[in-house]
Amino acid sequence: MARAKIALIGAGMIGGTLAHIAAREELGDVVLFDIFEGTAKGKALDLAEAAPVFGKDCNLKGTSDYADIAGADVVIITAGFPRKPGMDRSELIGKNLGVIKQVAEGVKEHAPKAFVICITNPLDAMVWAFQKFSGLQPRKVVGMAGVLDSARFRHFLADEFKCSVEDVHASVLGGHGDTMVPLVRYSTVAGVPLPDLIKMKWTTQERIDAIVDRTRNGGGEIVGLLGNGSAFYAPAESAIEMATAYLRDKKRILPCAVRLSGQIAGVRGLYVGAPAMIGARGVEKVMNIRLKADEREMFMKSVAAVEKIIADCQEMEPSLK
Ligand code: A3D
Repeated sequence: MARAKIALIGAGMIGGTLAHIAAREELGDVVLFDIFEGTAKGKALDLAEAAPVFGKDCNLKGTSDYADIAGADVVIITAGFPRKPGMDRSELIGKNLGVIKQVAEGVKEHAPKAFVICITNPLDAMVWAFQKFSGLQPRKVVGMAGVLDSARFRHFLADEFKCSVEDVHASVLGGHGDTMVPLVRYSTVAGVPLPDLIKMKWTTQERIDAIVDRTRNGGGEIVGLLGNGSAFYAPAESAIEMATAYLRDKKRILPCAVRLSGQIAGVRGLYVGAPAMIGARGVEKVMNIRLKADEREMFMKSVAAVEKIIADCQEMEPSLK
């Protein structure tokens, strides 16, 4: 059987890391696309020269010609600009909406059957705009944010309980931003929900509240530390987990930005983070979890934040109305 083809649009920090992981995992052949052809070609060649050392077979190509992504099975989009310290993700719309429009045209023409994972920020609005611009089926277009946000939550919880990250499961809903909703009662250590761990005196409500807050601001914490750019290792690992679920038809249930059609709090037509089953058909199911009143209130606040960014996009680009 032919190898899968993975097109990475954007060969910056996340794009380069994605290429590295995809090659090491032998997920498929990799095409790195960037407006800066030299960056794409240089990273592809550097990785191709590393492959004999790590002993994996994978063709790597750098390009700035969309024709080279023809027939890609998976497309992962990181093209655009990251945040600078002190910046909110929504401030990136001006630069990144035009980039997403170009990418959508390229993908629609050359890889319309691909499973597309968008990472470019502001995430929920950019993946929504990509789907609108490209007209690809919504079940084949998702955004990566929830896997990353819940990985941050898991890391902080494992650190709190001094236990293995493998035993911590965490759930995050809503838009990718400071209004995201880490779901405490659905987050567990070895199957035991956090509220029970508080009762067992393994931790306190105050400490969990602080962890939730740190999770919400996890992206900004890294932006502040790096001083120039945003997180890239954890975002790349997270997108690879989603791509693997699709390519290997794993039916993983992962928190992804998906286009809702009423499954959660009756929200329709918007891309927002929700637990979704990813398999060979793309998004195969969205879990229709019932929210308690306070969770619903937080979720709707997050939805309103996404709607506001979408309204700004529509103002800038009337074809999105
Ligand atoms: P960076 O290292 O700057 O890479 C972006 C790449 O996109 C650069 O190489 C650019 O040359 C390229 N590019 C710019 N315009 C175009 C275009 N029109 N066509 C093709 N390529 C283009 O950024 P990064 O890799 O660190 O981050 C990429 C994006 O991911 C940013 O928007 C970040 O804000 C976002 N991001 C999202 C998350 C989420 O969890 C959703 C996390 C971290 C970063």
